[in-house]
Amino acid sequence: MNHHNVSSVLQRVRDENPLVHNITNVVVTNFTANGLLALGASPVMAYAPEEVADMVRISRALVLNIGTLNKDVVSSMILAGKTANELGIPVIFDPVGAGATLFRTEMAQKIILEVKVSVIRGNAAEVANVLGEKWEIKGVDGGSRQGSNVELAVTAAQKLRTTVVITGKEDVLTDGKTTYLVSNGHPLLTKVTGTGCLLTSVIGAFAGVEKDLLLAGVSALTFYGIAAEKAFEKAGDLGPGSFQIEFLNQLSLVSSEDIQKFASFKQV
Ligand code: ATP
Ligand code: TZP
Ligand code: MG
Ligand code: MG
Repeated sequence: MNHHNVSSVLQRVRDENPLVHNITNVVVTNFTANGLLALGASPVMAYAPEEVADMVRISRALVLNIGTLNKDVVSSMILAGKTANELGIPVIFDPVGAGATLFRTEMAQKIILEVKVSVIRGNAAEVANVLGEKWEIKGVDGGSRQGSNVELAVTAAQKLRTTVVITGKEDVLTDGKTTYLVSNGHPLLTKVTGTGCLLTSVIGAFAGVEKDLLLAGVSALTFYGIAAEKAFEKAGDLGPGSFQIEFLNQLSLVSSEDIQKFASFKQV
């Protein structure tokens, strides 16, 4: 993997404009749709059991996010996920708040048992709780912790047989054998709700055009982090509100050349 092929995936997203089907939470729905549009992908949100299978069939990726889950939505997620599996469409899973309540943990585990998930993206606490380790989590916020999340991500990828992304100050991406660290990003991202959820959907857009999930993931993570760095330069002084709007702008402005110049990732 090099800066050239990492940067080329962004152009393919913009050229191919993949439809990303999101079954997501009520907090981040509008932000996610606008972020995917800014990037150059097409968002759709659809939840009804009567239509999710049909929507998956015309999509390039399916994103499942349990941020404001209930039993009916989980049933729709499993129906949509099974359809995606039959068609070979990548499923990206965000276990928002796993560990905060027993219901959330159990539903997250049920989803990954019944659906073959291509990528799990969460903070460290969420991923640990999905694995059955009981890590403290404050609602949906994982907080920060000393040390690297590499070991946790590798264990999760091997046990769950999927690609795992753990985000934080540094992002870890692994398929259990090969592991990358991405250090682009900005702490202000943690002051805007939904930036983790939108990232999960952005990974969906990249996975929709690139089958190599490590390449798709590193591309998405560097792109997203660089957009945050540029947004901070332009509007960070003004506070999280202006940063959020400028971040949306930067999702449409960051170019393949920017990724070649500013991407910060390494294999570990
Ligand atoms: P949490 O609710 O625990 O913040 P999340 O689901 O919102 O989790 P994050 O881990 O905040 O997800 O990741 C969202 C984006 O923010 C990622 O691109 C990540 O790299 C970035 N990010 C998170 N913390 C930092 C930080 N301290 N410095 C730089 N970038 C960060
Ligand atoms: N509550 C339920 S879902 C949600 C909140 C605050 C949004 C979480 O978004 P993110 O991307 O994990 O910060
Ligand atoms: Mg967050
Ligand atoms: Mg989150």
